[in-house]
Amino acid sequence: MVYNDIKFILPHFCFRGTYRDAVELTSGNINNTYHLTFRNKGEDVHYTLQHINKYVFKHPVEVIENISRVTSHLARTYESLGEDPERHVLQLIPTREGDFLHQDQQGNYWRAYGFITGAVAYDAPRKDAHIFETGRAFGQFQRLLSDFPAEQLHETIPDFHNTTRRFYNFVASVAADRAGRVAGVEDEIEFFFERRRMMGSIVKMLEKGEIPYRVTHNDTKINNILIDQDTDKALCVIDLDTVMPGSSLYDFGDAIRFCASTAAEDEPDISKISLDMRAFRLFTEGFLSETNGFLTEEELRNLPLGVLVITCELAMRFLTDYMDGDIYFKVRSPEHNLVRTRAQMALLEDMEAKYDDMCRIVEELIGR
Ligand code: GN1
Ligand code: MG
Repeated sequence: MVYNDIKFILPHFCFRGTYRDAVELTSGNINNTYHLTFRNKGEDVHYTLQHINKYVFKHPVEVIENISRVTSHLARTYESLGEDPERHVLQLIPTREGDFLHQDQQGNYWRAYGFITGAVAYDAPRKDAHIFETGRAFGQFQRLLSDFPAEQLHETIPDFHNTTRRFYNFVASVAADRAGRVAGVEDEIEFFFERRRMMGSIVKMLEKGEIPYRVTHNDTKINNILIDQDTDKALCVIDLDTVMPGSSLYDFGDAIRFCASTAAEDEPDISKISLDMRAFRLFTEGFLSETNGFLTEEELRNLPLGVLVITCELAMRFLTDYMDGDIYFKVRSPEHNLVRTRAQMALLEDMEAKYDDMCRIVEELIGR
C-alpha cells in the first residue's frame, strides 16, 4: 500500500489542505516518486514527493543545495523576462523545520515539489510538437544557465559523464564478475572494447579545452520536460538532481537517444529499434532555436558525436550494472539490465550507420 510508505513523511512537509491520495510513479530508474493529492478550500492541490536513492546520491544535502540555487536563478530569469516562474520552474516545498529535505527515522531523505497544473511528462512523444518543444526546452535551459556561476554547484555524482572513467569502471566490473554473469555476455563486452576510443572523445575535447564546460542537465529524457497539455508547449525542465558542469554534447545526445528512438529504452525486440531521422531533425530544430549562436562552432558540429557517445555510455552502464548484480538501476526482472543493454547497443549501431546523415542535418540547420 502506497500510503504506508509515506504516511510518516507527509506531516513533515508544508502541504496545503488535507491528504486525499497518493500514486506511485514508476518511470524513474533511481528515486521513488509519488504523486500526492490534497484537498484545500474545495480544490485539489497536487504535489510530487520523492525518496532520494542514497546509494546513487551519496550527499542528498548537496543535491538539494544545487536544486535550490538553480531554481532560484531560473525563477529570477523568467521573472525578468515577464514570464510566470511558477509555471516554468520547479518549486521545492519546505519542511516544517524550514528545510527542503526531511530525514526519516531510517536515515532516508525525502523532498517535495509543487505540481504544475495542466502539465504532463510524456514517456514518449505523442506529437511532433513534443519533440521540437523538448529540444527547445533543453536548449533554453542551457542558455538561461549560461550566466550561472558554475563554481557554486556541487558535483552530485562525481564523473557522471566522464565516459573514459565509466569505461575503466566497466573493465573493473568485468574483472570482478561479482554476479557470475560475465561468461554470458562476452559479445556485449567486446562491443564496448571496440568503441573505447569513440567513447573517450568528448572527455578529451573537454580536457584539451576544445569545447567548454557548461552548466548542463545531464539527464535529458523527454519525461524530464513538463509539457502544457492544452498548448503542447514545453513549460518546465524537471529532475535537476544531476545539474552539474558538463558538456552540451551529452545533453543533446541523451535527449536524441531517448526521444528519437523508435522504441522504448528497454524494448526486448531489437528489430523494432532504430533512430528516427525525422524526430532527429525536429528535436535539433527545437534545440538550435535556442542554442544556435550561443554554442560554439566546435560544439555545434560535434552534436552528433554526443549522440553516439552517450548512447554507448548508457549501454555500457546498463551492462556494468548487470555484471555487478543490479545494484544501481531499478530492475523489473533479473534480465532487465541486459535487455536494456542490448536495446541501446542496437540503437547505437543504427546511429552509427546514420552518423553522416545526422551531421548533414546539423550543418544544414546551423547554416540557416
Ligand atoms: C536514470 O531515474 P532516471 O530516469 O531519472 C539515470 C540516468 C539514465 C536513465 C536511463 C542519476 O535516470 O543517468 O540515463 O536512468 N540517472 C542517474 O533511463 O543515474
Ligand atoms: Mg534522473
